[in-house]
Amino acid sequence: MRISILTLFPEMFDGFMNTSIIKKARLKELVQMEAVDIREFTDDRHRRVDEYPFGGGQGMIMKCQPVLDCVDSLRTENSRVLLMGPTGRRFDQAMAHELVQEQHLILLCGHYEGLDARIREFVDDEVSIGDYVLTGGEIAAMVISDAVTRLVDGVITEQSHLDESFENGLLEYPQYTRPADYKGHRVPEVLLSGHHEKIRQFRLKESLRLTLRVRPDLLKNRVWTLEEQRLMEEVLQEENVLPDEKTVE
Ligand code: 6GU
Repeated sequence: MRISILTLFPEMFDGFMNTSIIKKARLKELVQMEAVDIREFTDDRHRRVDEYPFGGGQGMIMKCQPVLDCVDSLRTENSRVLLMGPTGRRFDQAMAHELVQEQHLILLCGHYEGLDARIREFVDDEVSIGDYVLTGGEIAAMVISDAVTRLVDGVITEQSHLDESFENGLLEYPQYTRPADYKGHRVPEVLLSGHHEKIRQFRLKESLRLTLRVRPDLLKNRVWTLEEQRLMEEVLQEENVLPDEKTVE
């Protein structure tokens, strides 16, 4: 997998690319990642990359020429070009799985007040990471390349994925490590028992409880196993959720 990030601020990616799992994935050559400086592509004598908006108004607008020449210098028939922006399709774990299938992602970071709208005619998709506004697309590009990189085969161990938040439509169960008693706050007894089947059921039940408490929306269109239905009935009793509050039919 190759990820090219097009930006006016390539230095923002130095720490990101050279730390922890992303660094390891690059050193193992499981991903190739580069931050490309859009300004290097400007034809302008003064190296300008933005201009005043036609029709007037606040702020500066990124010009077509440097942005699209930068994209063209990198794009092949196997590239998918994604524009980072708050008006895009919302990124989630399912999209991360979709994007990891691509050979080459080009993540284009907009900045300043905006970019020339014609740039959208040359990209495959616009992607947003959530309902809030960032000063630029760089942090969104880091979020997307991080979420995609960790799904590349060999980057992290396989079992880590299966239990994760969102992978099974639930939030991940809580985990604990030593000591078993921290200032009177005890680890649930079943986790110390070595009883693997009981531990599995406990974790599934706690996943259901956490999801009900903080993300009941994730339970709306769920296809339930019999075991999940039974454990969720127990959770609803324990949490004192009244029948008409059930989001969970
Ligand atoms: Cl991709 N860009 C910007 N500027 N703001 C955002 C975003 C992207 N996603 C959410 N907010």
